[in-house]
Amino acid sequence: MAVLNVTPDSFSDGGVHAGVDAAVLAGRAAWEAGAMIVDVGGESTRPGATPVEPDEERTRILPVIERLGATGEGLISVDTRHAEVARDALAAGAHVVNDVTGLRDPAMRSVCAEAGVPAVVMHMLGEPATMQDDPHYDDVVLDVEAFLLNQAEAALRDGVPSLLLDPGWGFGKRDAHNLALLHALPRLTAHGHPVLFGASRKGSIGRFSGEEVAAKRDPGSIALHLEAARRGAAMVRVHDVAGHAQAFAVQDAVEAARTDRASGRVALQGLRFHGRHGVFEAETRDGAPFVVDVTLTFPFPKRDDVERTIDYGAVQALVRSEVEDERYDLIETLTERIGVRILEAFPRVEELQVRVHKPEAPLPGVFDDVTAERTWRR
Ligand code: HH2
Repeated sequence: MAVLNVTPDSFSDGGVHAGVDAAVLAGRAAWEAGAMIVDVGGESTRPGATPVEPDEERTRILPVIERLGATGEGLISVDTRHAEVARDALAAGAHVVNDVTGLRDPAMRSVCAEAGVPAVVMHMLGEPATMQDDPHYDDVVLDVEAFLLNQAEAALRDGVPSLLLDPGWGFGKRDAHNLALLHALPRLTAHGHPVLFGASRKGSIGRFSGEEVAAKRDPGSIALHLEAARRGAAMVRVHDVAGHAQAFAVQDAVEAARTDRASGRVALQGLRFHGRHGVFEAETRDGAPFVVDVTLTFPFPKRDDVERTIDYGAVQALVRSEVEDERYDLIETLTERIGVRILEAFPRVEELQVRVHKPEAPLPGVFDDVTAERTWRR
């Protein structure tokens, strides 16, 4: 989600897109650079911001939304807390409502429900003018989660078709609160609604890094957003679309490679055969039961296709031929031979464990089992 503020006073891009032409160009460039949604806002909600009247907000954003919508090049969300502004923005071509007040106003829920559009439910403690004065929570994660779920329930009940939840980085939160919510994203994502996360260029990045100029905080924003995505955020709200697109492409490549190598284990346990291994003549003559356990570690196939994996039937056949067709004095040798043959036959095996049981070994006295075991890694 690309930030497109058509405001004179936004904390990082205020005044940058003055004029409809400049804003439309910036929105189209954001789609081109990889944004799925361009989020058009006409009121700054930075800490201490002065509220903007709905009429003024409309004057700022509607021409931009109309022109962007007419291109048909991508999705548009409207970043507003005023139901009447949201309604007009949707009529002008917006597809999603992004409400930093979390759809607290029932009229906002009705507007989204009537238009049949998804909405972003964001958490904010208090009002922008004073929210950073002294924010307090009993438990920030539980409090924010409860608010978001409560609002989501109200919105769904009122007919809003679908929602994104946003913990609201920097909206009435200290740095420790923001970070606790970042760490808690796996919990917030578990409720079935995609989570949006927006830390782009915000003040805490300045405090973490010492960078005082908001427009120079894109590297820190990318770092936080990669962490958010790793914890399950479905979407991030950013100023620097191209930079984020590059970072996410690299993260995708890294993840894809990890999946390639992600190995699993298949175990064959208690394979029973009749063998003639042992140093005594009676053992060779009469034979005895041998039980074999094999554990194979290898990269699991990406497709449901036996040709692309290790066929455990073939492993069993190989073990059977070593136990029944060969004869060794020692179960250590038998164990070793089974392992070597599996490694030769199945190059995909990364790690192998073979255990041979000889439960009727010729021992006096009472015992459960005699085993030999070996592990190979390559
Ligand atoms: N942050 C801002 C505005 N809208 N919406 C959502 N869902 N999540 C956010 O984190 C969020 C938001 C504040 O950032 P910005 O738009 O860059 O600045 P300003 O409010 O000064 O225009």
